[in-house]
Amino acid sequence: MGYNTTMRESSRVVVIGAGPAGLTLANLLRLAGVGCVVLERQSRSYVEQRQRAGVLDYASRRIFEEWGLAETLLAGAPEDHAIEIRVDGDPHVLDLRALSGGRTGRAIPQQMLITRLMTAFLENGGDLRFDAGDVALHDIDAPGLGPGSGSGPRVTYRDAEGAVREIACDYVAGCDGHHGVTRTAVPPRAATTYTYDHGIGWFTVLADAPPPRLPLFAISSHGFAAQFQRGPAACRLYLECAPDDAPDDWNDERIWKQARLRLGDETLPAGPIVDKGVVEMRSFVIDPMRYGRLFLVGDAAHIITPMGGKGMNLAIGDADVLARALRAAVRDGDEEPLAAYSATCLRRVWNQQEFSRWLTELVHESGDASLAGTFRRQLARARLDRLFASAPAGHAFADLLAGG
Ligand code: RFL
Repeated sequence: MGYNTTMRESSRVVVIGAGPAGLTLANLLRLAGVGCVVLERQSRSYVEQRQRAGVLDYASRRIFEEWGLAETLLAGAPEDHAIEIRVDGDPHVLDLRALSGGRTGRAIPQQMLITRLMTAFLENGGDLRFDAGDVALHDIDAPGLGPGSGSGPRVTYRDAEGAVREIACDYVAGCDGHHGVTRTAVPPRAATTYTYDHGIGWFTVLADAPPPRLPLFAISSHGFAAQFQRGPAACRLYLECAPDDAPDDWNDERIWKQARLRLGDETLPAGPIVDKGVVEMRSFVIDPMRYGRLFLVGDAAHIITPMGGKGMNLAIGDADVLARALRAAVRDGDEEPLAAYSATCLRRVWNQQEFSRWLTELVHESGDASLAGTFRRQLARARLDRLFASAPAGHAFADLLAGG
């Protein structure tokens, strides 16, 4: 096998990227009997260790249940049954199980879910190729008459040994995240993009420190803070900061001092910080999420701030819609669900963008008045009171957290 040799093969679907979107899609396609090859730029160990989200919402849990994957993927993952919103040190617990009528999610670190998805796919004979470089798409707007016809899309890449490979396919799933290559294959004239800068930053820390008993949002005049469990002995902290803050602006002493101040807990135990960074609080949506035979899935099509914990869940939701549509196209020759793919996903995407924005305003503006002024601070406090006192407001909140 020499370098620069082009090896040709074919598959129904080429999935680009092995994050939550790509690995969910690959597993569902396998269960649907639709052949696919997954190409991932990074190594297996890199993908398995990338730490990000931590909550699988109810809608995603239902997807895995419906496809018979929940037992394998979610074994031991605790129920996300309540949340604490602490206002100036005063705790308010929202019972999500009661407010949602039992439609709760599961707490599971993203990398654990990824590892399990990967194992499930590979153990069942899935074709997942790591270290795939220079992935490029060709003829994605070709009509596509089936693998081997020579008239459908093609995906080329360089494998771990440096050989160039080409896969002819019927459909390409762009699951390569916000900085991937697939979205750049969509000509600007063919789609509308929406971007929004939320005007704040979140300094985020992953620490080997005792996690809170419940997911915790803390509102105070010092700024917003949140703390979540990431496994039994680790936690993720988010601290509102200036959008142009750099990670080095926050040393360990400042991190724990601000966390204690904002959480209203002088005894908050510290621990070694394993990762820190500034999260850009930006939103992005492309419409439509399709161009020709290319379907964009998850972060490749939209990003949302971590407020509300919906990024990974939207990726899983898109993958479910696409897997069902591809099954209809391949098994029954019915391309209607594929035609509806983008509109079906975007309805949920905009619903969750609105929720995330609403929650962002609520928890930031009710705290530090320098952000939006004292009038808006009072409005945000009124919204908080409503959330704690009114059952319908609590139900609506729990319903949006449940997803779907
Ligand atoms: P991913 O996870 O970015 O995966 C994309 C995959 O594609 C690969 N790739 C390529 N492969 C081949 N060729 C190329 N040219 C490629 N370019 C990229 C990448 O290596 C990668 O393996 O996208 P996906 O699958 O759409 O999943 C999206 C989620 O990962 C993302 O939305 C969430 O992590 C967002 N997010 C959160 N979501 C939640 O639901 N709840 C949370 O609490 C939450 N917290 C977070 C987050 C994201 C964060 N960061 C770092 C952005 C916290 C953080 C700090």
